[in-house]
Amino acid sequence: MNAFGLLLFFEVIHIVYGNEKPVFTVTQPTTVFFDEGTNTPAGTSLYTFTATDSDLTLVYLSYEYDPVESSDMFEINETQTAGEITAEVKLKDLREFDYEVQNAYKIYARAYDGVQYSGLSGVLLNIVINDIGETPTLDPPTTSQSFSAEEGPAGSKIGDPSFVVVDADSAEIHTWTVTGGTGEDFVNVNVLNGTLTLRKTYDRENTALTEEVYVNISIADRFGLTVETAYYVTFSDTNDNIPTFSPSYYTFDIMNDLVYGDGPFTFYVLATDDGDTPLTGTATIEFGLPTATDPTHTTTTLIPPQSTGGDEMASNTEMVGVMIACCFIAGSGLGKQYGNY
Ligand SMILES: *[C@@H]1O[C@H](CO)[C@@H](O)[C@H](O)[C@H]1NC(C)=O
Ligand SMILES: *[C@@H]1O[C@H](CO)[C@@H](O)[C@H](O)[C@H]1NC(C)=O
Ligand SMILES: *[C@@H]1O[C@H](CO)[C@@H](O)[C@H](O)[C@H]1NC(C)=O
Ligand SMILES: [Ca+2]
Ligand SMILES: [Ca+2]
Repeated sequence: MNAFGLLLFFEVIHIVYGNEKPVFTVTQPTTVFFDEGTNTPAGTSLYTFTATDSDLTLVYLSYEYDPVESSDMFEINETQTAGEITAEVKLKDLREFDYEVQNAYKIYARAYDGVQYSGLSGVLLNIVINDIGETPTLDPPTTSQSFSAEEGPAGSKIGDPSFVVVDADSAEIHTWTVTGGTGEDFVNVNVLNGTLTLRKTYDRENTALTEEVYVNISIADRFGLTVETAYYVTFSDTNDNIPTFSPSYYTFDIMNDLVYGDGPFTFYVLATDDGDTPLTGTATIEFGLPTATDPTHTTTTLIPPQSTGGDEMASNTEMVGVMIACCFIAGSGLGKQYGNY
């Protein structure tokens, strides 16, 4: 090393060792928490830190961001005086924290006094975003949905919701509950997906049960935020009862003054029918005198379908008259018949 080189060497040593490094006055890193959304409006001051230099030279700051593109989220307002720089980190205008998009940011910083850096760039500031619940909505917006169902046994499926639950929060689980309504004892709503089933047997022959019921539904997210809707269910009657005769067994007295050809005699048996697709029932009608070969003289007469023309609930207390004409055409010991209905 020549004299010039030696001089340069000592000059470098002098600059480096005669100069104090700038330092941050805060413990690194510092963690701050902010709520997402409008709870932390654009322009909010997030943190202010200071770097000093005991040589009272000007201090400059440089920053890096993680994620890199988040530099666009922040604005840093520096105030510089001899030996000190103060930096205020703010959320930029028109920017908003969204937990679901980015839930943490890191700002790395270094201070520089024109000669030396404060050290390797370390995390100066951790900004952690709190998740704030956002209220679920229904798509399409649905204040009520109507279902048509047949009466049926417990467990029968009534239908599925026609809408989907939309929620800005990630990893949401929604809980469906019935909060009231005329159908709350009879209909069950699947707690996880809103599918509607019968909780109890719904039988329209029970006149206490109305044709239409409703249940109010609340759909809650894990923050307890809810959206409300209602299900209306109209239960139709099904033709599930065969006509019944009362009584189901008929006997007729035979009068001994009848002669061949008397008749026809008509009498009525009574059947209840069920709905607008009539079913067929049978009654047993016994007439004539027992003989050795035909000890009962029982005839089973099929009663033809009887239409009551409509809803079982409207007519099931009404009896349907069935007329059966009988005519005695042969034999001895004929007698008059009297219906006992
Ligand atoms: C920057 O900080 C100074 C000092 O606190 C303040 O007067 C000024 O309004 C700030 N500027 C912005 C854009 O925030
Ligand atoms: C069902 O919801 C409607 C609309 O919100 C309300 O008017 C009604 O009182 C609720 N019924 C019950 C039983 O909660
Ligand atoms: C809801 O869950 C029940 C029980 O797992 C299932 O039977 C039903 O099909 C589901 N509904 C929908 C709409 O996925
Ligand atoms: Ca959220
Ligand atoms: Ca939510």
